[in-house]
Order: sequence, then C-alpha cells, then structure tokens
Amino acid sequence: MDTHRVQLLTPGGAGAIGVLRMSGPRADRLLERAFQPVSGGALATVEAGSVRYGRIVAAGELIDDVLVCVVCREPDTVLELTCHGGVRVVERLIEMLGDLGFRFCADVPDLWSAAAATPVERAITAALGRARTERSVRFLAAQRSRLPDRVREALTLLRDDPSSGRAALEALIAHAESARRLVDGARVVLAGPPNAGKSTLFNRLVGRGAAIACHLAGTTRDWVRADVEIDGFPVTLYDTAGVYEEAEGLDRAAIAAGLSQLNSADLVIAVFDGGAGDVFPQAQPLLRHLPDVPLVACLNKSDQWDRPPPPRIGDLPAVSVSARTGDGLSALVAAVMGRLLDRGFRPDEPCLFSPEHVNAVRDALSDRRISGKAAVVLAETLLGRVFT
Ligand SMILES: Nc1nc2c(ncn2[C@@H]2O[C@H](COP(=O)(O)OP(=O)(O)OP(=O)(O)O)[C@@H](O)[C@H]2O)c(=O)[nH]1
Ligand SMILES: [Mg+2]
Repeated sequence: MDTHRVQLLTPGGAGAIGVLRMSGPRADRLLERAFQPVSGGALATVEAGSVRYGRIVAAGELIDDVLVCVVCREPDTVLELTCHGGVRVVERLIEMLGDLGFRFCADVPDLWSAAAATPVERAITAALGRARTERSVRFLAAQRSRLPDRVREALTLLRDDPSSGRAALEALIAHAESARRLVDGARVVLAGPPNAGKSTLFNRLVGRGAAIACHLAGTTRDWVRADVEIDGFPVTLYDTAGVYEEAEGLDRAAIAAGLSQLNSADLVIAVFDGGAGDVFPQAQPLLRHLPDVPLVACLNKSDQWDRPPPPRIGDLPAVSVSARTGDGLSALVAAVMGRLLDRGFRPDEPCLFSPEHVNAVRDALSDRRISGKAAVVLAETLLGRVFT
C-alpha cells in the first residue's frame, strides 16, 4: 500500500542536516515504533506545529538524534524529521522508514502541496536544509513551531485592530538581520596592517593552518576563505592582505582584492600589533578604506607586551588577544557575537528571516496610504500575497 510516503527535502550530503517529510493517515503511529522522545509524550498526542527531540532506534541500533515536527494532521498527518545531513545517515533512516511502511518517493513539490505549506513554512524548511550549525537548526525548529501562527495572528490583528497589527508585524521584523545571519551565516573579514597577525588569528579561529602565516610582512596576497562555527554561529571567515599606503604593483592589487571583501562584510575584525608602539597611526590606512560596516578592533600579540597598550584605538574600544597562545580569544568571540546579534534578539521568539518576507512587511508598513480602512486592505493584500 502506498498510503504512507517519505520524501527527502534536502540535497544529499550538502548540508549539516537532512529533512525527511512523512505523510499518511497514521504517519505518527508508524514513526513511533522507532522514535524514542527524550521528553514529552507520544507523537500521536503532540499538537500540530510542535516539535519533539528524541532518538531513532531500530532493532536496538541507535541511528540518529532527531527533531520531529508534527506539521499538520489535516487533511493528512504530515511529519518532518530533521536529522544529521550525512549521506549514510539519511540513507539508513530512509531504509528504516521503509521497514516501518513508508514508501520513498522522489517528487518533492507534490508533498509541499499535501502539507498545504505557506511560504513562511517553506522558507523555514528550505533554510533547515542548508543550516550549518546546531544553533541555526535550533532557531529554525523554534520558528517552525511558532512563526507561522504568529504571522497569521498578526494578519488577523491588522484587520481588526490596525495599530496592534502594525506593532505585531514590527515585532516580527525587529531582529530580522540577526536572524538572517544566524540562518545563512555571517561574512566576517580579518583586515589590518601587514604582519599584525591576521593569518595567525584566522588559523586559530578556523582551528587549522588554512592560511600561511610568516614573520615576513606581505605574506598574504590572495584572500583566503573558510567556513567556521564561532560560538555555534555559522561564519564565513576571510583573511586578507595587509593594508599599507605605499604598496605598489602586485601588493596594491592584493590589497584592493582584500578591501573589496569589506563592502559585503557583516563584520570586520581589524587586527593590529598591540606591541608596535602607538597603534593609531598604523590603523589609519585601513580606517581610511573602511566602508560603513560594524567593526571589532583587536590588539594582537599580547604575549609579547611588557606594558599593555591603551585598550582603545582613537575612540574605538579594542580587545586584547594573542593569536599565538589563544589568550583573550573568548573576549574577542564575545565582542564578535555582540555585533552579529542584536541585544534584544531571542532565538526562541518568532522572527522573520527571509529577505523576501522581511521586505514585504517593510513595504507594507511604510506605504504612505496606510491610514484608516484603506491601510488595512492594502496591508492585507500585500502581505496575503506573500504569507498565505
Ligand atoms: N608573539 C606573537 N607573534 C604573533 C602573534 N600572532 C602572529 N604572530 C607572528 O607575527 C608574524 C606575522 O603573522 P601573520 O599571521 O603572518 O601576520 P599577517 O597579519 O597575516 O601578515 P600579512 O599577511 O603579511 O599581512 C608571524 O611571525 C607570526 O608568528 C601573536 O599573538 N604573538
Ligand atoms: Mg597574512
């Protein structure tokens, strides 16, 4: 019988996690034979929209730690199982689900409609498929259970009580940038004068010798990139050539290539040699080229200092580190997180993160015609097109 189906919503082996979608009248009861919840009751008693964390165990073998979301129970029971993304793990789960009575089928779009997923739900599931860290997955799992309802509530409120509806929509986009970074990762660029220790710091943050570090100034030419996890946060980290004014020829080209990365950065970590006398003059060539992006300044080589330099560069507060020994790294990570995530951002609170949705809400809220009844109609039409 083909009444119970499983589909793989994520590309094989491309993300840190995999998402399997199961549907059928007794999908929850079938999965229960292999799912051991760590907390909470049986899947059949779980409210639609809720998530359970637990283990998949088959014939005494632990296959994976997973999140199971009961997406809906009408017109069919639909479950989403979020597992680790390795090819073998996903294959093993599909095989196990086959033993339980789920037929594997490859046509994904059909399932989207079966679950009547809204664009918001689709955005969350798609993001789960490319999430790189557990922290991102946890954020998305929380959104999966709360965001669609909160969007629906805000739209209803907008019709009945426009000013409360506006406030509810504003709350949904208040921390959208933080959420986007947590979902899709942040671009963080290391920049500064030659020989300041950028490549050494890059290697320490990456956890391996990905960039060449050397006592000779001008070692880094082409910028180097690595995907890393910093405090559970997905980051694409760039190491760039040292910036100085008198550079010519190849050196100048290398500096220009590195500086071009700054324009699209979410954050720049400016690295200086804290032991090389007054830091302010050595900071000038970089500061002159710095676009308007958040900055964390760092005074490196603290293991060499006889006397600590002032913890500022001009007006800019700076964190002391030793890329060589790792001293001060946790303070640097805290400063980085403080710039990548807004102070008020709560990962378990509903928050829109997809730029398309955030822009639709911004457009609706900023439309000049928003006042009185016309506003309600306009906002509802605009938002309805995107969210329902
Ligand atoms: N004592 C000490 N030396 C360091 C530290 N960080 C880097 N160095 C040394 O400083 C020199 C330059 O380090 P790099 O990491 O290559 O510096 P860079 O900023 O990438 O240099 P360019 O690529 O030339 O711009 C090397 O000899 C490193 O071993 C540190 O924290 N303490
Ligand atoms: Mg370098």
